[in-house]
Amino acid sequence: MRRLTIAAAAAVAVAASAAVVIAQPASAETAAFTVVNSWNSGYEGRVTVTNDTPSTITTWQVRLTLPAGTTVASSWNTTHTASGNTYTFTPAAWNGTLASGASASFGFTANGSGQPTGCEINGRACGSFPTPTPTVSTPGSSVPPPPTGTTPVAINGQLRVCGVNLCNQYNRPIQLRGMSSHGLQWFADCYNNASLDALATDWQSDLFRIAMYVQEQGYETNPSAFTNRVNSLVDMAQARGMYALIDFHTLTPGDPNYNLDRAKTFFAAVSARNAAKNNVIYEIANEPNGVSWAGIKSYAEQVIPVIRANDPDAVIIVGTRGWSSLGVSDGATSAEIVSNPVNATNIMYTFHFYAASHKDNYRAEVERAAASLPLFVTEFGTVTYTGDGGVDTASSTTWLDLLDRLKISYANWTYSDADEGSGAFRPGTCGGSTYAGTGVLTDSGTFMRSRIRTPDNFPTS
Ligand code: IDC
Repeated sequence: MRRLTIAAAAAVAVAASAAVVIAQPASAETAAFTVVNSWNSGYEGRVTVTNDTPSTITTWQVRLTLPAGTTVASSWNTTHTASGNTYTFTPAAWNGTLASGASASFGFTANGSGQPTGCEINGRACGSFPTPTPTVSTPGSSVPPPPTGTTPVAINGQLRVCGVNLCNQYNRPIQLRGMSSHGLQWFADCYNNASLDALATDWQSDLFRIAMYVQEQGYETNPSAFTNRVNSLVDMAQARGMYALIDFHTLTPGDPNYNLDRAKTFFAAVSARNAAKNNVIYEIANEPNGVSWAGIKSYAEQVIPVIRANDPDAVIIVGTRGWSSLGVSDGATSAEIVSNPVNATNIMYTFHFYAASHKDNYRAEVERAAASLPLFVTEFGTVTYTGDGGVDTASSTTWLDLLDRLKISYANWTYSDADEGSGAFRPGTCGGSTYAGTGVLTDSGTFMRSRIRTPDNFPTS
């Protein structure tokens, strides 16, 4: 990570025509530019604007010039316009007004590796803007070629977190919609070629979550067998162009640190085995409960480096307090995460809900949190939090409309024939060979299949 500082209006400004030296303000606005994350074809930049004047300002404007071959692909907490290689960033609705001493940040993703060569804030040259490291730009090489396949993975490629979104290989925000398995230890016969074919082609699912319980007759009873099973399901998802979410399904006990050594062993193995794939996402703790955010953060900061050592560019998702409710089910809020985030890049935070149990106050928190945290709904149900009961169609629809609007990815509990309201298939389906169509589905399965089948329209440039 490189940090460059721009002291706007710190230098002497010269009027071009008469070489008159204009008196400088004693103080001014400043902007600091940081590369937060970078990859082969681009980087994520962040600019922090600080009001160093003695009075409140009500708006600001930052202008960055990028070298030829580098372009801004997307931005957040700001609106941008382009004129040639120069990009003008203006505030979003909420971050234009800055009291004296206050700061606001915005971010962008760039295609290409060239860092800004010029900067202005509020119309004044950023006098001390540093000379950037020269970059060699090969025309056309910084942007991936158009996809050659039509599956979600063929189109979107390696994912990364950009700002609060999940972005595809073109650095454009996307939403993945898919299904979660039930416990692999209980529903082994539900995950086979026919059922995954149906998920990929009939359901048009982008994503398959592999729920590997750790306790409850899961991983701890036979680590190598469960690790092999997860790996083979990753391969089956890959063969069908779906993303695979590897879920370390901790539930009871709720403190993930109880399973820290198991997590390190498991994630070392699956990340080494799957490092070269571009369809794997890691979910390191399903639903922490009865544990503080500090405890979860400490766990995450020990497990993430194990994955990164093998698979540096994969997206990793961190569970949150109160059964991954962002703390709400524990009487807390996402503010504890915002003020004390996990010290890692390219990560997201988990939110779970059960539509018949969790309603407006949870939705309000998700909307609030989504402005500053990258969120992924790795599990939700259309029913109550017990996993059973009838589908709450109204609440489920409101939830999914919200997630669609915010481009938050999701996986539904469960792609199984469990005899409970959340199971998508009628009991007994997994004993047969037919998974496609609606004839085998429950109310929840019918509802979810129609939401997931809605075309994705992933951006490809
Ligand atoms: C439930 C299953 C149920 C099983 C129970 C205990 O649906 O068949 O008996 O777990 O293992 C979660 C958990 C998820 C739960 C689900 C529904 O992540 O494991 O599955 N749920 O209760 N969080 C909230 C709800």
